[in-house]
Amino acid sequence: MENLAKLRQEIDEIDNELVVLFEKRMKISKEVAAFKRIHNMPIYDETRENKIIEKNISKLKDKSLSHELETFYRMIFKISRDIQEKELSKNK
Ligand code: PRE
Repeated sequence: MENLAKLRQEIDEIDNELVVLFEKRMKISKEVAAFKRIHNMPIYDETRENKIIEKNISKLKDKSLSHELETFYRMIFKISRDIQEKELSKNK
């Protein structure tokens, strides 16, 4: 049990970093939305998303996590696109 508490503490510490990075990434995503509106560009960029996934999978030390990292990114992109939609509809 002591070991579980220690492992959970490690997860909590990683989550602290993740929240900061998540907020940072979504803030920039909103800025991208503003740019896209000015330049009349669509929110969804499939090529860019696939490139990000490919690039980051290549950085994995443990390649058995490739599929899961892709799933993680697909979720991040969905959230990011939803935030961009929300941002654009807010400032019409
Ligand atoms: C982002 C979001 C939506 C696009 O489909 C591609 C990438 C992302 O969250 O990384 C950012 C973005 O809008 C872009 O790079 O064009």
